[in-house]
Amino acid sequence: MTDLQTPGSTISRRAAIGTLGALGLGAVASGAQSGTGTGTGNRAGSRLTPLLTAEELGYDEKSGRYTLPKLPYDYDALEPVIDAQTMQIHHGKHHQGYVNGLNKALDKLADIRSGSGDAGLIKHWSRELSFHGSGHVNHAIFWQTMAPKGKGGGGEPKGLIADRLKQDLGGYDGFKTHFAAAAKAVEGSGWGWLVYEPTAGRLLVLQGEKQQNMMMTGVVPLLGIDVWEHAYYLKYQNRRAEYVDAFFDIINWTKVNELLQRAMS
Ligand code: MN3
Repeated sequence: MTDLQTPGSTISRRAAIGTLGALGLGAVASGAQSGTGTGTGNRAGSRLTPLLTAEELGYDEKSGRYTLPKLPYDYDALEPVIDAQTMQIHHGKHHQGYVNGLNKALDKLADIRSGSGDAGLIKHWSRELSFHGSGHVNHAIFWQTMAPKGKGGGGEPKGLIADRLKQDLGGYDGFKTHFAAAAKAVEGSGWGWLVYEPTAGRLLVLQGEKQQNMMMTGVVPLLGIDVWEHAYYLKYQNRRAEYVDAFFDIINWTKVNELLQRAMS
């Protein structure tokens, strides 16, 4: 691992990942966790620092398939902000569905390449890959960047992320105002995102629609809040704003800081 906090390293290796970065799939394409020294095969010398490690993304290098990553805490750990039943359904059913959809789309596109699939469905399976692939990566980030309130979750960010929030978004308060407004105003199902734009070396707040729309190509997602109704409706019903305001109590800033360091390395 290179020095993660080298000043001026805004034009990073990650910038070269280009469009794949928006999906986080560049990290996947580059292989498993960088710096482990366990790389095998002909990709070993070409690894970039991934956004998420293979374990965090449930990527099985042997089979080339994705699996549902385990949560880093129990289903009830985020209460009272997010209730256990919501977590269970969200992780076990919804996220599992994205994993299944991603693997299926990859299989179907491979069939088309080999001549056994229906090439007329290329648009359909490409859409499926984008939607489910993004859904999978988004949720993997989501689980990792939350923590139980008062036990790693909430409070003000520290370190590099705090410096960058101050520099680019008016500090924690400025970020909070912008991020909450963006998340509350997402039209339909989507996400509020804090991302890193590697060429300018700057943090941005974006709104996402569905799993993949309205992202900016090449940015690295650092923190997202899922504002699909499945993420909050059991507890908050139509009161999305209440859920968004409560979310700040469970942000795992240590993890967000780690993702920013990876993005800048
Ligand atoms: Mn969701």
